[in-house]
Amino acid sequence: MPKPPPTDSKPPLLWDVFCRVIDNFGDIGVCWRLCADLAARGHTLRLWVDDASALHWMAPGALEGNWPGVSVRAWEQSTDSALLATPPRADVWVEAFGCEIATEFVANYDHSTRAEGKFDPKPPAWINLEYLSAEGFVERCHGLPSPIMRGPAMGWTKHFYYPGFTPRTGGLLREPDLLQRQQDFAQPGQRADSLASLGITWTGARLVSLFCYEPPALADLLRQLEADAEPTQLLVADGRAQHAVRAVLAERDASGAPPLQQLQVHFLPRLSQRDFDHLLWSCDLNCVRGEDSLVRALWAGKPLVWHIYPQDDAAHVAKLDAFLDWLGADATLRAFHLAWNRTETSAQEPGLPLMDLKSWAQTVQRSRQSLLQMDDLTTQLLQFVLKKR
Ligand code: TRH
Repeated sequence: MPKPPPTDSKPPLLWDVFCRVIDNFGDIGVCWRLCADLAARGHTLRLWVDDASALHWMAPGALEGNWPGVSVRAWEQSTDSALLATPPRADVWVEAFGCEIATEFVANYDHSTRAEGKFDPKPPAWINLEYLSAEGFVERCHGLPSPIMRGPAMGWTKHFYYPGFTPRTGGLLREPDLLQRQQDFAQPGQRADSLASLGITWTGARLVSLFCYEPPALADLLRQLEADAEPTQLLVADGRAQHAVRAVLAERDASGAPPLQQLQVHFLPRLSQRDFDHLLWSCDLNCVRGEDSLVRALWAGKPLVWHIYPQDDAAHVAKLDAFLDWLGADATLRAFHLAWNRTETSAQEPGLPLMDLKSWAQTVQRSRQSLLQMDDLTTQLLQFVLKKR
């Protein structure tokens, strides 16, 4: 049995969440999801972000202020002392993925408390929200304090908060209504209707979603799907995945290969986070990337393949390994991941092994069950923050 959704008898808090978008959509995706989840639990959020453009499609209405409890603010406003004089001070600051809160913003907290005659203000709970990983250091570092030694917040303490897959970590984002939404989606006709709303007529074929960077093994995957006796409809996410697939198909055409028969390719528009969930729940295999879509694919409980975000120092290799260990990936799933995540193809390296979706489904479902025994990230973060204040 999954843990019941939390009942929040705690006082609602005011949160400042800070996000700088490096590239892609993971940073803003996670920050938005956290804000929306906290707001749905009665809290008030200010999301300070340097590039909010992805919210247009990820969370329609967010930028227009139509999302109760969350207001999206431009990052520059967090450095503007005149503007900062007005808003009330928050109870919690969340600094996502090592982005640093502007000194002006920090200094303003101190000034405004002095102006109010409070010379010993209770500082906000200051959380440094880290990237998701299954590596061993996560359990060791989760919750560690980081005293601030200089600047306007000298003497205060930030705390590292590590999301993770095991009980000694900060958990994963999982909205309280997620399981109910999934159950509702499992009703007859929902899958076909949801696909139809994207302009896709589902033929009853196997459905595969594709959200990836540019894996060199992509041509191999398309070949494998085309060669299979079972027909496939491949649903390709907008952006880099689509460019990569178009390039492979163009090369195939140029080589004079016959038209695809078993494989039908559909190019998707950008979906809201909610519709992206529906896509993952609809498919028989989800190829995801980054971290947030990986978590959503775990909740979807379908076979999944992860294209990890590649790092220059190859730090992603150990990270992928740790994830596969935690997942309990069998030999085919592991070999598939290694081939899918290779950064170059070479004649010496083995190509993609054949997929074994039945066995991969069992693996993902087992892991999903173990995750459902843990409190979700937002519930844990709330408990953590209340202890630190
Ligand atoms: O976009 P990403 O590759 O983000 C990455 C990673 O987070 C990586 O760790 C980080 O360092 C790098 O960015 C800078 O993958 P991710 O994390 O899955 O984020 C995608 C978000 O976009 C996720 O919230 C789901 C959402 N999404 C939609 O809402 N609709 C869509 O149509 C698609 C394709 C994605």
